[in-house]
Amino acid sequence: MFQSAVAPRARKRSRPAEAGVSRCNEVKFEDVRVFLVERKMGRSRRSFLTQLATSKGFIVENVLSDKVTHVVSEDSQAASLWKWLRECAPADPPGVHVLDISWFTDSMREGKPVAVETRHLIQDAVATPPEGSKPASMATVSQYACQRRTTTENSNKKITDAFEVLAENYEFNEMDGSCLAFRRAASVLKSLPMAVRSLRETQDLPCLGEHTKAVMEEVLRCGRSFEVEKLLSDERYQTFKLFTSVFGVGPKTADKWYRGGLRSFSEVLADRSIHLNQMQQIGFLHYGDISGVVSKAEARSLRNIIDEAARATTPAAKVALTGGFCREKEFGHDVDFIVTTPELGGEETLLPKIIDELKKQGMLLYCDYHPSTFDINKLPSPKFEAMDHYAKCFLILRLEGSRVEGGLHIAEGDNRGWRAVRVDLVSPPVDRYAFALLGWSGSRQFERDLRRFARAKRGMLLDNHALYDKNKKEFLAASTEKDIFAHLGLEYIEPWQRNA
Ligand code: DCT
Ligand code: MG
Repeated sequence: MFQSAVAPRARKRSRPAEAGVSRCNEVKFEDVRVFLVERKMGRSRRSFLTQLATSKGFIVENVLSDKVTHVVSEDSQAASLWKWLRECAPADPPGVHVLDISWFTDSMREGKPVAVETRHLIQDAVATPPEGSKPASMATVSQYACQRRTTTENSNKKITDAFEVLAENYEFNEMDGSCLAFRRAASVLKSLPMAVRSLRETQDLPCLGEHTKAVMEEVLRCGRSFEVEKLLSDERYQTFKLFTSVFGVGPKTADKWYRGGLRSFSEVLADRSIHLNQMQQIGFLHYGDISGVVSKAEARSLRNIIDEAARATTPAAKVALTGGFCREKEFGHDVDFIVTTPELGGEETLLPKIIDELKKQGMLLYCDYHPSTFDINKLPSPKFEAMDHYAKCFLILRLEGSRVEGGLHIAEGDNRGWRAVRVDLVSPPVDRYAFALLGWSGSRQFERDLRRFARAKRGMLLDNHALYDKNKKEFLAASTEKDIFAHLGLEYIEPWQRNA
C-alpha cells in the first residue's frame, strides 16, 4: 500500500488545502485524490498542474499516501517509474491507478475525472503485462467480471462448455446457487488469455470450487467430463433443452409438460389439455427460424431497418445496437436495440411509431409491447429486478434476404428468400440512456458482477435506471457508459471486452 511519504520531510496530511494548495477552490470530486509525480515533470510544472486541477474542483495530494487514488506521471519509462513507486511503497497498491499524463489532460478538458482506459495506464512490466498478453500470474484475476477484460476469444472452450451444460441443468432444476457457481467459474476461465493445462495452474484463480475443479480435472485429463456426458444423454435434460428452445417456454412450463409425460413437440401439439399462449404459438410457427442463430450481417441489416423506421417517424431518434452484437459476437439468439430521442418525453411515443412503421412495411410477424412503468420517484430500487421499467417490445420480424449482405443465415436449400428474427427494442428517456445502454450491453455475468461490485465495494446501487450512492444518499448522473465506470472507480471496459 502507498503509505510512505515521497519527500521524507513532508508530513502526511489529509487534504491538499492543508498541504499548501489553495483553499478557496471548492472540492467537487471527493472520491478522487490525485498525486502528481514530480520526477520528469519538474517542480514548476507540477505546481502549475496542481493549481489547474484544484481550480477545477480536484483534490491533489502533495504526499503519496494510501488516500491517493490516481498517480499521474510524465515519466514514460514505465520500469523506472514502477521501481521508484515500489521504493516509496513496497507492497502493491490496491486499486490505485498509475496513469500517464493523458488521463490528467483528458480530465482537465472535460472538467471531471474521466474513466480510466487502457491507453491511460502505465503498465507495470512485472505485475501487469501489456494488454493482450498473458498475465504473469493468474493470481491477478479479479473475482469480479467487471474488472476483467473478456473478448469473444475463449482459450478454454472445452471446459467452459462443460460448465455451461451443468449450469443449465441446475437452472432447469431451479438450483440457483450451483448454477451461479458454474457460470462464475466459466466466466473466470473465459477471461484467461491462454488455455489452462493443469489444475495446479488454477490454484490462485477466484470462483473455482471443489465441484468445478473436479469437472475441470476430468476434462484436462480425459478430454471430456463423464458427468456432462451422462447429462447430455439424460432424458429429462434433453426434454427440457428441447422444450425451452421454443420462444415463450421457460423451465417452469417445460417442467409441467415433462411431468405430464410429454417428450416431443408432436406430443405437446397433440395434447388437447395444453393451451399455448400467443408467444408459444408463434414460437412453434417460426420454430425453425428463431431457434437458429442470427448472424452479424443480419444484425447489421436490422440496424439499418430499425434506424430507418425510427427516423421516418422521429427524425432526431437515436438507435444503438446493444446486447451480444455490440460485444462483437458473431452470432446471437436475437438482436437488441436501445432507441431514444434527444428531448425528454419524446421517447414515450417512439416505440409505437416504430412498430407502426414496421407493420406498414409488412415486416411485423409478432409484437409484444410493454409500455413504460418507469417512475423516477421509486428509485433507488432496493432489490434488483430482472426486467427494467422502460417501454420495450419483443418482436419477430420478417427479414428479406435481399437486405442482408452475403445473404441470410439459413439452411442451404431453403429458398423462401426471407427468415423470421427475434428483435428487442427498449426505449429509455434520454437522461437514463447511459444506464440502459450499459445494462443491456451484457453479458449477463458482466452485469451481475457490475451490480455486485457496486454494492459490495462502493456502497452503491446500480441498475438499468440509475446509480445511487448509499453513503452520500445521492444519485450520480451519467451521460455515457464511461461516466458510470468512473463513478464506480473502475477502469473502463469496452463492450467487446465484456463477454464474461
Ligand atoms: N440482461 C441482463 N439480465 C437479464 C436479461 C438480460 O442483464 N435477466 C442483459 C444482458 C444482455 C442483454 O440484456 C441482452 O439480453 P440477451 O439478448 O438475452 O443476451 P445477449 O448477450 O444479447 O445474448 P444473445 O447473443 O444470445 O442474444
Ligand atoms: Mg441478444
